[in-house]
Amino acid sequence: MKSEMISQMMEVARGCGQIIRKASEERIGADIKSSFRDLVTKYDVQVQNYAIGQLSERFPGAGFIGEESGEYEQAESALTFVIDPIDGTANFVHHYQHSCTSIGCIRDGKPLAAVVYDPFLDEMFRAEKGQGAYLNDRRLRMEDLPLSEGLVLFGSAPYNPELTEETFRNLRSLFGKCQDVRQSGSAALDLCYVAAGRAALFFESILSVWDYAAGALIVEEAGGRCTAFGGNTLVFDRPVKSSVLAGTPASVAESGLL
Ligand code: LIP
Repeated sequence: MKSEMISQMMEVARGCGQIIRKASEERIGADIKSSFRDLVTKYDVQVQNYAIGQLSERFPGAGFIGEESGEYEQAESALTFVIDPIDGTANFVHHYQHSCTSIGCIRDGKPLAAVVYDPFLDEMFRAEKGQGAYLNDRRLRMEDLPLSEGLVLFGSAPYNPELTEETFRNLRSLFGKCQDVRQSGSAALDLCYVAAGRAALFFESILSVWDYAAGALIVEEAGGRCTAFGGNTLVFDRPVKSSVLAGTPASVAESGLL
């Protein structure tokens, strides 16, 4: 049984996905943010404005943290929505159809509800605290696979070249323990793929809160673990950056990143 809150969030995420799908049929120009790899398009801003407009109407007084405009005026509200309008922007720019909208809902500093929508595969991942995780209408229950029985997903921290050495050192070590490695370019979808049992582990040396706020809850509600490297607790209610490690309990334990 879906709550009214998650139903509303799913409707907004699906609307974001329609903008992404339509835009993906056109040539997509991009501007540069922090580096030549850190791209933003007019659609990132358009989707984020749509999401905030819709969520403000449906949840009056809510606060927002969004990738394309830092921290909004944090209304005196119990709810904060953490939004990555297009996670996998580089994929989107290059018509490499693997991007999503990620919306996490935070209350008292902790994830309450989450939706991640991939408009290309029409896959809606969702979770509510204590209510389980779902892919479309299928309940996700993670088998506690060891690394030797699964894939490892990773992000290359492309905006932070100072972390390249660490990333590929960790990758080399994990490659020796798992069936194979994959890089998708969307951390939010990587976290959902772990929750869906498509991979045993995901890691990235640095991500922004909007990349992981929704996926972290989806992993945990599917029976997995999601922390920062070293097992440190993730922060959800401020525009911070953190390493992220997520996977089956067994894979996280043997990852060498705790
Ligand atoms: C991206 C992440 C990806 C990571 C990139 C970037 P964006 O998010 O999903 O995993 O490697 O550094 O953070 O910028 O496309 O929303």
